Amino acid sequence: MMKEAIYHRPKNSFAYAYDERTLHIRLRTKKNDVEKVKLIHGDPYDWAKEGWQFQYTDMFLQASDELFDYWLIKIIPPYRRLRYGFALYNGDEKIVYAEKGFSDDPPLNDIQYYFCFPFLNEVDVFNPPKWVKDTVWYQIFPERFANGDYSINPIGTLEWDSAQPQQDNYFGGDFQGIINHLDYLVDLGINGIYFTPIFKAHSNHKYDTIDYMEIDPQFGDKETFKKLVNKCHEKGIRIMLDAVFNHSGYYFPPFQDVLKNGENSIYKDWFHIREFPVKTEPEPNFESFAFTPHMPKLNTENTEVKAYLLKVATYWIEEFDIDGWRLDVANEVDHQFWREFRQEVKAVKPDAYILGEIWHDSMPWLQGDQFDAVMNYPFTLAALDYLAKDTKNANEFANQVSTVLCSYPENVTETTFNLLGSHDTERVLTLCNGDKQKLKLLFLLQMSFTGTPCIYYGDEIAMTGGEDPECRKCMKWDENQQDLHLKSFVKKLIGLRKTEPAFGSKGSFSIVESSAETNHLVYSKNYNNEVIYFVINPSSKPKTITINGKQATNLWTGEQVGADDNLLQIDAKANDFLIMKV
Ligand code: ARE
Repeated sequence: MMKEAIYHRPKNSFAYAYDERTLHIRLRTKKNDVEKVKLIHGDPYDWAKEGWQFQYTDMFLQASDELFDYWLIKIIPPYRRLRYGFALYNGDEKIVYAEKGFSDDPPLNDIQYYFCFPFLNEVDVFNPPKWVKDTVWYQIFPERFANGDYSINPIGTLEWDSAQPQQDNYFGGDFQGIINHLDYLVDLGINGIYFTPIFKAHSNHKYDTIDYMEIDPQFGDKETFKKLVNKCHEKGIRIMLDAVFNHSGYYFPPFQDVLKNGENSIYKDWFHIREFPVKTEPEPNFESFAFTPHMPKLNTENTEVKAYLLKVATYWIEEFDIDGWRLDVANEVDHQFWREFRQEVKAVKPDAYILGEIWHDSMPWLQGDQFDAVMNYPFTLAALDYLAKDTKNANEFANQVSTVLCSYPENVTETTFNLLGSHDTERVLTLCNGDKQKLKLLFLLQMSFTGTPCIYYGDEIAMTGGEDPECRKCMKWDENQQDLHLKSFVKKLIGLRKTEPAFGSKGSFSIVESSAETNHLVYSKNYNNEVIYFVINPSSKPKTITINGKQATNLWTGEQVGADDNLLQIDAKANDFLIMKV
């Protein structure tokens, strides 16, 4: 066995409290290098007792990626604490591995040899809001969803959907337009809306905030927003807003004051000014988002800035009862700010959802003291590579999602935010080169994957669009421009997610098989004693799959299949899928 590949550390995705009694412990080994792993474990204080014996409990192979196998055990220590190590077996070979390294046999009286999970304190359990697991989100870019009140159109507003979207044109989307179309969302099965920024700002995307405490007048006023939130809540729809706390807009009054008064400004420490006078040309001489001078980075370590932003965070919850915050450019704001942000937000709404926009490994923000989840772009990019762009085969996809899933604690992945696209990316149908069968397979994967799915407005009716700003076209409300067949397909998937617990976030995900040659993928979702097998066959050839079971129901067609020998043969057509409940 390859010792160099054997890894564990009693932290993060390798050792964590799943709930107030259960520990999950993972071990990583070289792929196909180890046949069996047992956890050697016991109570840290029993250890010294005369005649004390270790316990050995089998771990199971949870997943494999390109290089590694990931072993997992879910264990309930009698006294919420554990000393442990690993016994690894391959043929006649056996080695023991723990904190002090490798040995032939577990030392009986050297407690320091073993890893330690000191005590499972309930307050340390990662505990995202329970309702998120049952939420299907819909992302709305308010300027482009629906124009319901022409009286508040910004100057130069164009006729709806009459031109290509630009960085600086307007079509008059507003809150009243959204209110007018809530039943469209209810009919689709949506029960969560993520709004991109709605506060007073300079641009049409509103990520360059002028006033965090005011609604942008082109969307309406606070009264209309309150009406929107109340109607959504009446219809069982939760609301998540976009917090742009990494930076303000150029016209944010404190920044304007710094431009005017330089070093004498009382706000000079609200930003990261490198030298005075402040300049924006040829490049800003202050920190900003990317290199954009109109987005000066806020100094979130400054107590006044922190107080101001934390007031913003609680104000929109206390006054309008919003249900969550999506945190823009979350990875560039300091961790201490987010820890205090979480304290303040959870104090006013304990089950508020705190979602960070981070496109890369996010474990530092998911320790339970900052975010409840992140936008799962690693899933997005892997799914698009496999089923939209054909740049990754089924095996490579299976490896990628296994790496992602095993990089986090299970109670983190259960509420991760799974998207196929957003206002920052090309639309998924465009990435599929207009192939709607590819899009359907992607929607199936998204809706059945571990986590909470989010539909970017218009993807459900086959809207297309390239990179920002092209991906922000006006929503198509003319049914002749909507693919109603695709919409009913998505609606049916959402329905299954609501009626079949294993289909949604309660089901535990496992890769069953994947093939580079035939490019098919089989995964299962288990919940209690129910198993649903998903077969995705993007290839041009049909594929026969064998699954264990005496009988199964095709949840899509209602067909029943049976087998006396407990081996069900099921046929997946070319470019098609199966959803088989055993
Ligand atoms: C737009 C154009 C730019 C153009 C700029 C000129 O997209 O190409 O240069 O205008 O003004 C907002 C607007 C954008 C605007 C941007 C800058 O919505 O339309 O850009 O402001 O003015 C990274 C960050 C991530 C960020 C994306 C855009 O990590 O946080 O870049 N996303 C958020 C919001 C955006 C918003 C901003 C931030 C700024 O969701 O909508 O943009 O508030 C890789 C990297 C990621 C990178 C990603 C996308 O995957 O790993 O880190 O995200 O690519 O570039």
